[in-house]
Amino acid sequence: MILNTELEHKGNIFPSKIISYEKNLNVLSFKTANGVVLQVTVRRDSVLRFRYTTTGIFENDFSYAITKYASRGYNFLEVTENKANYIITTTKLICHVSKSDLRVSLYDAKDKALICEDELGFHWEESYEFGGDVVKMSKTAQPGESYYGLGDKPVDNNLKGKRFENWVTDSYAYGRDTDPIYKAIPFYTALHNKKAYGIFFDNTFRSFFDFCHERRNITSFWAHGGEMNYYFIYGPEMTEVVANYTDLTGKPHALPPLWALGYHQCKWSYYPESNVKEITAKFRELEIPCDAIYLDIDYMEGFRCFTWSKEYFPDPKRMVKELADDGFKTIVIIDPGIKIDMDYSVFKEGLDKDYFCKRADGPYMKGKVWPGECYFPDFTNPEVREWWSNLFKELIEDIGVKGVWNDMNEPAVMDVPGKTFPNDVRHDYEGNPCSHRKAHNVYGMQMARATYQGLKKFCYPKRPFVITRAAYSGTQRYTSSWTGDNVATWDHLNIANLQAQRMAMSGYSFVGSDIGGFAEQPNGELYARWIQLGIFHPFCRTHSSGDHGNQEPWAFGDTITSVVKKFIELRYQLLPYLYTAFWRYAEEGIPILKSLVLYDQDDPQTHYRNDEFMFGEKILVCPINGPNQKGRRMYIPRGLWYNFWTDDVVIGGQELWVDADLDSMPIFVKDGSIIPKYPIQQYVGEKTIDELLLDVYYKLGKEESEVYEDATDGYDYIKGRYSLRTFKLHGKKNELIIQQHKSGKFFTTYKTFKLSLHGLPFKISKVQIDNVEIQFKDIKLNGDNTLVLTKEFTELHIMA
Ligand code: MIG
Repeated sequence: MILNTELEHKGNIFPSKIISYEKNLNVLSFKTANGVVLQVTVRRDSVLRFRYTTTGIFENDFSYAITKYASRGYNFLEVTENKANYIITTTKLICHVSKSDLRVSLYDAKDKALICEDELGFHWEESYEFGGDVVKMSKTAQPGESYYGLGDKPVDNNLKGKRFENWVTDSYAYGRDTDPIYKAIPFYTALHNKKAYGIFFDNTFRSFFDFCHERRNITSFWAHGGEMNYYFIYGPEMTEVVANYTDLTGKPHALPPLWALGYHQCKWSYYPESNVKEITAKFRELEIPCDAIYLDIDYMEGFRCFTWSKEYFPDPKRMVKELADDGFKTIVIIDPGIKIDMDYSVFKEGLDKDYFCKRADGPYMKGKVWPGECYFPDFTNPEVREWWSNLFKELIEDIGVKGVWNDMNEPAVMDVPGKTFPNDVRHDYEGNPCSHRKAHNVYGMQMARATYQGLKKFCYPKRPFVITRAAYSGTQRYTSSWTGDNVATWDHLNIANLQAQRMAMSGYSFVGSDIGGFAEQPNGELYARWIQLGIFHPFCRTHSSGDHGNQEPWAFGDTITSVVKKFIELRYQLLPYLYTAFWRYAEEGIPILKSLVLYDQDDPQTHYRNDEFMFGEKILVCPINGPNQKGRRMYIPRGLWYNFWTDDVVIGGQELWVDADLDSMPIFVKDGSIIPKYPIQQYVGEKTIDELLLDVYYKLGKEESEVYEDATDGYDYIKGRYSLRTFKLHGKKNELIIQQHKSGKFFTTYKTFKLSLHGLPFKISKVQIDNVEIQFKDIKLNGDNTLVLTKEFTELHIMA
């Protein structure tokens, strides 16, 4: 594609030599003899934006991806020139722009190492049929370079050698290597010579990325329209690149309510009401924790959004209340297709207000989905989003539904080529009218955004919870997401693992898969192993198409039920740990899951690893991903790690066999960690937390851990009503010191910590709290393992 031209007319066109240069604060413009302008915007010392026009005129500068909250500002900026180049220097980067052909090279400002350079650089083909250009960029791959990211691609972590397309697509029963699928996140991170940088190609047209596939040493990206418009983000740490990309495209606007991090149960479909009640009752009877129950499309009247089937759910408000009394939040599905039906108020209103998408020549965009023939709101129009958000009033405020699940928002259309709208459909695009070619990839995002606005409004003062299937970069600001219609096979367990890791390194941490597989049915073993993986995904939900049998924790016999219960219980114990990781993500853009390469990029062993990942900052996880396994080999990253089940210490930097029968899985804790735990609850808030358990893993040396808590819902935390505890652990031969620093105005309900000491290498003979020696009975010292002490301590000394 980069080499061959797509269009028959003029072939590839290239910028010629620079004839003028202009600097306007942090915006630098370079104009060529043939009318191309490159605009370089210095957003931060490590973030440069490159934008090209082939006509000398830029489009209106609008992006759905970039958040207005993105950090801006740099410490240093200087532009100089030599014979061949203009040279832009910040504290982090040096950027050369070639005077003869506009090609760009980027260097590390500190050690002058080459990070990234244009090969052909920017070039284009004129698009005769649609106007504008097919815009293209090619870069030289650096020796040993690896590539990561790109959203939900169901492939191995390292993207090298592959080509991808970004075009949001409903992909029932997709498989390994299916491309494209539901999401378009045109952002990747590249790593070579221990340095990482990212490229975010903010172009919503159908776009492509080629990582040394077409030519061995070349990476390229291009789009079927719009501008060549990309952000270059320098690390050199991969986590910094991801955090900076997340800063640019947005962190979640609010923390999820804590219950949303609990376990969710779903199926297509639970109905009628008695069936829903049977399911929820069974959870409580078996004491398997669960916070949310889902209603799929059959709850509606003829699949009309915002209606309820009178037959199956005669009194939704009462039912939702009864479920809530039992700790279950009700979550309902909402699709974009609005049934053509003059007696249906949502349709009537949408029609009267002219809110539905139209074809180029005027007719409505008519498409068949579940309700039959439908029209579709143009969610790229802010007025339509406002209307849509208000449709949730009854569902949320009156009936008491706590979350909404947006499906089919690619948008999916049945029985048509391409499974979506035709290209000519018109969209408002925030007052920048365009065709579906440009709006397609953001349609689902804008629907999810409108839904989020509605929930935010009508849940207030509680926090909203929304899930979306389709997404473009930036959707993470509004909603969580799931990976769509996977299949109940072992390889899909691997794919779910890869997708969750990949989404996390694409700025989108709040994701999970349909546990057990959506299509077909898992056997008990596969289901149990998938639950083991799923409890380590930020969004944790079992879902299935339901037509191949049941997929509840108890559907596979007692042995499986007890394994599943054990792991869901573990999820609930780890809630404060997960919540802390979520807070870190929402605060700083640090991904909740980290592939090993993000964890330790300097160790080349991590560059091609797929299965192992970090859950939060301290816990290493690796799913068992095949049948009849009694364990597996896995790579343990460098450092010392405690086996979660046995407390055995292993030395990292090597591949090891780890035992893991069906009721276990490989989990390791980094030495020096302090892991907070809550008691097992059947749902969040069932119990008042009257003691925080801290699992302390001894380390010879220092390590920091933190625990974030707040009211678990509501917005008071934004006003400072949160509790952040930082623990500094310092282990010596004969002593373990823990310092605590507390910030925030929230008072946790518990008064004490129960410390559980792991791997302590000495017998305790003395304990001091804030310099005062403490009687063993006052801290309930039990052997050398556990002790109970006030949460108010500043410095704890445990001595031999
Ligand atoms: O065409 O609402 O991915 O989770 O259960 C299928 C029915 C439509 C696809 C979703 C799936 C959901 C199903 N939906």
